[in-house]
Amino acid sequence: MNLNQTDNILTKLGFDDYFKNQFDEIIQTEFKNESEMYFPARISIRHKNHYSIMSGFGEIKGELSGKLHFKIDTREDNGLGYPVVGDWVVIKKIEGNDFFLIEKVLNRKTKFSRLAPGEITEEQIIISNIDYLFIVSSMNQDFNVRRIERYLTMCWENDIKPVLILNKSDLCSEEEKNYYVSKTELLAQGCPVVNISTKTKENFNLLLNYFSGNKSISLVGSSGVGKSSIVNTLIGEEKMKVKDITGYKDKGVHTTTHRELILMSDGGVIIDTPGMRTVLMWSGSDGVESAFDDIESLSLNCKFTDCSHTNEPGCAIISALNDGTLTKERLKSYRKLQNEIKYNETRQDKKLKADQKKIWKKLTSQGVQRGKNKRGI
Ligand SMILES: Nc1nc2c(ncn2[C@@H]2O[C@H](COP(=O)(O)OP(=O)(O)OP(=O)(O)O)[C@@H](O)[C@H]2O)c(=O)[nH]1
Ligand SMILES: [Mg+2]
Ligand SMILES: [Zn+2]
Repeated sequence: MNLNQTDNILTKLGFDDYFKNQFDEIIQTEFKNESEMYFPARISIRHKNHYSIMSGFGEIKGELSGKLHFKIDTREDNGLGYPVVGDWVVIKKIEGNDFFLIEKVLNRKTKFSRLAPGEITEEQIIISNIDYLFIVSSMNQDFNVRRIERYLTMCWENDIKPVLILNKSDLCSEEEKNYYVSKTELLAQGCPVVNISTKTKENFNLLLNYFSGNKSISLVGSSGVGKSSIVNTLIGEEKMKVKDITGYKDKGVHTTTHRELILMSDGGVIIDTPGMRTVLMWSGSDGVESAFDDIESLSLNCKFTDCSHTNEPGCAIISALNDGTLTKERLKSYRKLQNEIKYNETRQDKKLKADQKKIWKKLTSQGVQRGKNKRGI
């Protein structure tokens, strides 16, 4: 294999100063003596026992070094854990072997996490280092407001910019399209809403713009909304398998079963994901506040600062419900999300509980300050 890496490919993959500085520092401090053996690379697929990796000299395979394994197991890895799709890693060439060893995971710029499935309350990072999240819905009976709210919350929490995508516009009348767009704009609170069709390629030029500057973007949304079709249309080739339209009776079966990072020809990467069955929240009350900013601002006008918005006099939320500015459903999903977060947080260990206290303290002092600002105090 030719190990002459091209900086051009690394740049297109998103290797910017944030990662380059980390890489250089690690080489200088840890691998100085054999620095020519080490390279930066980005995880594209996580397989059961190995990883597919994009490097400056093409697609390669790699596995964790014994040392990194040990560090992760003994938690001496700065809490980074196992590499996930989107991670930048330091790899080492093994003489006479096609495999590379993953020696280090670089600190992440952003992470997209959810609650790990199973008994233990744990954060599970599923994708890292993305700039935008394309939240995909299809404009039909599968359109789900609650899901969109949840994904938005996850974005606010993790400093990822959301773009709300409404797919399958070719199946809609103009009237239906307007209905879905305005409904989504209400949820979006100023974030871009783009209606598209992979059949007519409507508005794909708008989607392509988000990749400029070698940005990393992932797609999320229920199974069947057309995530893989969007990936194929963006890259101009049928790389990802798409659900066969005749497979109607397989409804609920996921066509994409793994996360995969793909390099765009003009730079930037797109990460396809399987449709998530459940989107369980991973802590972070900050995010809920941003996704439901309207409710939070309303509550500042309640007569009592500890108003539970159930039957108190002078409750701004109840009056908004009565005059129709706020829908019962929206308040319900706000409450549900808050309860879910609280429930998960109380299941966490003591250290995390202490963090939670801090967050609440910060939030309440912010809330009080915002209330004061609003009342001109
Ligand atoms: N009419 C129409 N059909 C579309 C459009 N985009 C995708 N589809 C169809 O929708 C079905 C599902 O598309 P996929 O791309 O496999 O959906 P997905 O979101 O990747 O699904 P999972 O991988 O299971 O999460 C396929 O039959 C596509 O041909 C569109 O814009 N218009
Ligand atoms: Mg798919
Ligand atoms: Zn109230």
